[in-house]
Amino acid sequence: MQRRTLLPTLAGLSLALTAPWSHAQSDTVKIGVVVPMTGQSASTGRQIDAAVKLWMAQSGGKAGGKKVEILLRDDTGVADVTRRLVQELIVNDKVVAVAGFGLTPLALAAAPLATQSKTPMVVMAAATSSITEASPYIVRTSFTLPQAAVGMGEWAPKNGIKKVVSLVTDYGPGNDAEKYFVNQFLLNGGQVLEKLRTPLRSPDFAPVLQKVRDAKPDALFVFLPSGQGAQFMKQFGERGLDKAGIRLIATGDVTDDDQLNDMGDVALGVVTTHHYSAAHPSAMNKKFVADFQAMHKFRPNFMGVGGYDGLRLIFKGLDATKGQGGEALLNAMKGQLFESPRGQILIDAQTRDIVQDVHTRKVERKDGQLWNVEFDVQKAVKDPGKLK
Ligand code: VNL
Repeated sequence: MQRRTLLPTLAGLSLALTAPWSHAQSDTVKIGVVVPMTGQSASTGRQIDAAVKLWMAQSGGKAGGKKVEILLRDDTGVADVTRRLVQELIVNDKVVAVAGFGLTPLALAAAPLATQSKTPMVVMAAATSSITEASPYIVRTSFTLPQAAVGMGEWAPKNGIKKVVSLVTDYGPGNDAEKYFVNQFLLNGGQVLEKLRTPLRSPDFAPVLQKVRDAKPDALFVFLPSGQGAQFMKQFGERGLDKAGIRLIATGDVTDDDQLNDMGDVALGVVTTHHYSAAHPSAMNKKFVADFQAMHKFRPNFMGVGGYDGLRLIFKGLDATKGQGGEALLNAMKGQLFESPRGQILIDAQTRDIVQDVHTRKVERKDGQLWNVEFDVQKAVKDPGKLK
């Protein structure tokens, strides 16, 4: 508490002391990247950090004629820590932008600081629809759960799935996934037997999986945040739900490329809808995956791509403003359109949210590895959460 209230005062003081005689414009700009590098969501931080390092190497680390310095900070997945780190980055380090944000509560904790200080904030991971409305300084390069889940509400009833149970993590993105999947599924004549929830922290899937078995749906629809998929899949198999003929359908967060290869046969045939697969067959993605794996020895997932595109977006913005931050940088990022490893993406200038293709994919084994193989696409999907 005390530290938080002291910071702005100290920073104001140091600004007042240094400003008069620091004439020379700095030839370096700093970008703060705040992600969970430890704790339950560490894989998200590891992915984003790896992607940032790849982009820095490929771009030569220069934007708008200036050298870019990345300040990576580990918020451990705790909102109070995110808030403190973002404040320090803005006030003490004078970053031109803050980026990262591995979970919705962490992004929401930082949003007021972006607004107060007029610092652009690039959300590379968190995916609750409403996040972009928490500050006019937020732009997003990840995705939204309504964007990912609606397609499954279309696909499932047309592919022999009439009765489902849904299971989501009990917080923002889970609410969004459940609502948008269920509404679309009902609209297409499906029946929802039960809506189940698991907690964000240390979930135990055994009791809910037993409920699913008893309800005997055609399929179980699931959203879990990145990092929980492997454990869930293991228990799904151990409890014999696949053997009982219950199909698994999900957003691509569950068959996350970070863990997919270790999930084993139980994952085969799982159909998901999502905006990124490491198996996306474009030339750009093939190069991205090869370069990423060469540098880091693991496969990029959708968090890695959100980080890669997010940093690229900031670089393109800085190129346009010649290194200036604030409102100018924010405006330069709005409306950007470019090819990403996932396909074409647009930062909608009105909503500051991402518009992108959403693919329907099936887990298949190819050359001894598991992949989310894309077989259908909805083009240029805007966040349905904002089409009110
Ligand atoms: C969120 C959404 C986090 C989807 C995720 O993984 C995810 C979030 C950490 O908004 O908290 O896959």
